[in-house]
Amino acid sequence: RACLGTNNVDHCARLCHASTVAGLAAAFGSGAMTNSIGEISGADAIFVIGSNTTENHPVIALQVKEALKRGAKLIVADPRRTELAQLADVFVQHMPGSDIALMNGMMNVILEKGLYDKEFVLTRTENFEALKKCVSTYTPERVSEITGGPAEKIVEAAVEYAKAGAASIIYSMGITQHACGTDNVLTSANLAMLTGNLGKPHVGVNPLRGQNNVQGACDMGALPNGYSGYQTVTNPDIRAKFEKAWGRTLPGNIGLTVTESINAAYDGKLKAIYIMGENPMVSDPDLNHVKAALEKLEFLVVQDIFLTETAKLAATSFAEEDGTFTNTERRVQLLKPAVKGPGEARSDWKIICDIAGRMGYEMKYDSTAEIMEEVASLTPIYGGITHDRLPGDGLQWPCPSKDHPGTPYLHKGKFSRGLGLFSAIEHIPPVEVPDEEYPLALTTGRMLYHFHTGSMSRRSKGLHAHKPEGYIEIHPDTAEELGIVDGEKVKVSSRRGQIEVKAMVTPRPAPGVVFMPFHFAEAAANVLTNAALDPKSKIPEFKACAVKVEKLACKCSCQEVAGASCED
Ligand SMILES: Nc1nc2c(c(=O)[nH]1)N[C@H]1C(S)=C(S)[C@@H](COP(=O)(O)OP(=O)(O)OC[C@H]3O[C@@H](n4cnc5c(=O)[nH]c(N)nc54)[C@H](O)[C@@H]3O)O[C@H]1N2
Ligand SMILES: Nc1nc2c(c(=O)[nH]1)N[C@H]1C(S)=C(S)[C@@H](COP(=O)(O)OP(=O)(O)OC[C@H]3O[C@@H](n4cnc5c(=O)[nH]c(N)nc54)[C@H](O)[C@@H]3O)O[C@H]1N2
Ligand SMILES: [Mo]
Repeated sequence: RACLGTNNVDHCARLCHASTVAGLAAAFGSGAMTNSIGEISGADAIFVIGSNTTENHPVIALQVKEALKRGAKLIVADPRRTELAQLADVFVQHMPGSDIALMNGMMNVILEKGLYDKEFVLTRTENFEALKKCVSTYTPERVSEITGGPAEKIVEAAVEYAKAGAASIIYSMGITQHACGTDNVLTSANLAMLTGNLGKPHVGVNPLRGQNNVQGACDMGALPNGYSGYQTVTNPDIRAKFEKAWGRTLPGNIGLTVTESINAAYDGKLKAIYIMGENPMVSDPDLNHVKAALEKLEFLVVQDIFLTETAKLAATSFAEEDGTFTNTERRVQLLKPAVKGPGEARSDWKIICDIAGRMGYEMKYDSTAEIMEEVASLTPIYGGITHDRLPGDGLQWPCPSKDHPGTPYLHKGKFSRGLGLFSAIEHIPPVEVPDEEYPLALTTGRMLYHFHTGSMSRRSKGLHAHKPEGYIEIHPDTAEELGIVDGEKVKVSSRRGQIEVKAMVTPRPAPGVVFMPFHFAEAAANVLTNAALDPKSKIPEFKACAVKVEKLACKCSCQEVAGASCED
């Protein structure tokens, strides 16, 4: 159910992938994974940056392992020593939020050593001189100072990536969930273009999307600036096309993103929110602020399959799925309900149609196949997709016509925007960096055994029994400085709130860096995180803020820290 059910309209789009949509569209003209999952195993080098692939995309991680068996080189950049980091030929452990500097450093080395693809740069790209000038100051020594990664590792990473015949970049939330997320994405696009790793098999810039259907949600226009297929609301011709099809005048202004809506609710400018299939009371940054915002609403509807932390602030209804999901490699796949919904549970699409009807706009569809016909008629990249073509392997967009076989990899011979655009991007530190008061860098994410806010996975007895509670990963040196031992409960605080959670003393993070999974509502990482937004994509900075970790005060009246001398 967990993998079939989640609907997640704008949320994952906004909280994970808006930087990708904005960044890759600016560089290439199309904001999606450039190549296909099945091509990864054929790469000669794979650069994994900000993706804990074995825990979060285990099936795709098998492709990486397959490539390694064939002798491919693996380069990993992550603030934590993940499983792939342990398998890597080169592992760069850098500080959260220092990815631009790291990749600029790699490009500096590639240019210095003449390892770039001159032909590709000349014929397929523009703005190369600006890039060259920008990265010229990012010497390995300077980059080492900014990132904390050793200079020789940065050189090795650059050389291994550049000299491979076909090199693939895989990234995920470690790249996108920053106030500089879009710039991180643009920088990874620079790196791939500089080395000619686009427009052919086994290469590319490959953002691993989070939810089963987040690609589909973005494709269907569940973003505040576009209709389906990334057709913008501000373009009058496109608007006229949709107005004709839907028989209504449509607004030409860009709406609010999820994160902006919460702020607007807090300011009293937004009166009602309809939340479908997401649990922002655990998953949004700065939860104390989110709660205050939702409580100010006059009307809140939550459409979920469970009574979640968010739904407790409103009413619930239930749903069942049927239609299509579009996965991370742009593959549109047919979906049939795996189980019959309980009691009076109904499909999300039927609920939406009924609500539209009661609000005065009749939406009469007999089936999801009929909805797909409308999508195809209005959306060029889905133009040739109908349900009857989908059984089996589905189709990868762009698929513009009924006889088109779909597109396994993008940008062959020409980028969607014409020439690939290099951008000169300078290193931007996280909005909040460690200081005397909050000396540790907190980064957050996930683990294999739980899914997001746990509303589904924590209801599974087996998973819950195996991983019943949250934790904070702390390096042994940092733990020793703080007098903290493995398994002890500690207090973690930031400028926004505090929580109590178990310490896991482990060499996974670097000294000075701590990590928390965000799955556990009772020790919610998002009480601590910073709601600072990327100005370009509006993604919040989930991956970097400053915290302090302290021993808990003793529960009795002795005033000592817990475990110090008190016998109680
Ligand atoms: N088991 C499980 N699988 C899931 C999910 C789940 O909840 N549970 N969620 C799904 C969803 S929606 C998503 S979006 C994906 C997310 O998949 P991932 O992006 O792989 O997941 P995260 O754990 O958020 O972060 C990935 C890595 O980024 C690293 N990182 C942190 N800060 C930085 C940084 O500043 N720079 C770099 N380079 N790396 C950094 C972290 O140490 C971590 O190893 O997973 C999907 N798969
Ligand atoms: N600190 C920190 N916070 C993060 C992240 C991070 O890395 N660090 N990652 C962010 C990311 S990438 C994501 S994607 C978000 C995820 O955040 P959310 O999307 O809020 O988390 P989920 O727990 O997946 O919530 C999905 C909800 O949908 C319900 N549901 C399941 N199936 C259906 C259905 O068929 N219909 C309906 N109506 N409801 C259904 C589930 O019961 C669940 O309550 O979290 C973000 N928050
Ligand atoms: Mo996500």
